[in-house]
Amino acid sequence: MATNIEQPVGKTLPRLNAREEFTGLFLPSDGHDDASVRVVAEIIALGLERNAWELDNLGYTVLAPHQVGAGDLADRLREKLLDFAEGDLGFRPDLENGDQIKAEVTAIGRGHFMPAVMFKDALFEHALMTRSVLALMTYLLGENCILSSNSAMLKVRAPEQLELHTDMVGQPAPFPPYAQVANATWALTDYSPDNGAIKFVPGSHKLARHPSVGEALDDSSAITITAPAGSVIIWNGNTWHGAAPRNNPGGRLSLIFLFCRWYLMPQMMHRQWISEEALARNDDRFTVLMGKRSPYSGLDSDGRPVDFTLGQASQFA
Ligand SMILES: O=C(O)CCC(=O)C(=O)O
Repeated sequence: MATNIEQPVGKTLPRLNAREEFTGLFLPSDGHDDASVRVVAEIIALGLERNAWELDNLGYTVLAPHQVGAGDLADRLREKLLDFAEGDLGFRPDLENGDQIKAEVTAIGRGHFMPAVMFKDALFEHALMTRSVLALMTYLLGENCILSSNSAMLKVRAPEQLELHTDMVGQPAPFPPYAQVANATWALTDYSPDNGAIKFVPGSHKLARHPSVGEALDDSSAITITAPAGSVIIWNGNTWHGAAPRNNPGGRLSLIFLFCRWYLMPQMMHRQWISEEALARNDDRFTVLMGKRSPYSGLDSDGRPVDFTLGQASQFA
């Protein structure tokens, strides 16, 4: 039954009994839904329990090429990106020995950065839709997550290391205990400390904050990744990471997919840029990843009804 309460300004407003007047949508979530069952079942079906455990406990994991299960896709991605680099630079970079690439400064080290490569060739859609990678990304960001950006980086020899940071750009601490953004980077050349590999501070995602300036420069507790070409490195955006300087000649080539939860603004407006042909040749999950099925996509929506539970959803929804 509604009662009245005194307001400071002297007016009275009806006070609603939430449990009587609302359906329960805005009551605290118990964090259980069908999505959590589906997401965990997919991890088990693919034998990725150890990787999921690492994401929970370390904040990152590396899918070995046999776990990625994409055949020769990494080789084809590497050649395609070399084609693009050749178009940009006027020569084909030598990834083994070459030192001819100008070391431009980029946000993630020095080298040649290639944004939005997915719009230039359908091959990158295959990489995006790789089942094992999506299974872990879904574990981190839920079934309705979207692609935030797609790009490639050819990192070259340079003395600087990339200082530790999170990928929670613009988001103040404390971060939620679950991931808001996450990264899946395809290593298309071998990763090792001298090749300028990425490094992580294990467990740092649990701190739920950015590193301070001093912490960003102190990598004494960071682990540098060693992984063969064809691996995919996946991390929770809360995890502190940076990269070793590349000491070797040649280049470290990577394909970078950044994802975010559906309610965040992606770094690239895939939903406006993706072609009808790309949507038609891929399945429904691709449409969701492009941001065409969020309740906020408005005029950019593909017109299909959006099925979202507004409350009570788990972090896997
Ligand atoms: O690829 C790397 O070495 C670092 C990438 C990175 O820091 C990022 O994508 O946020």
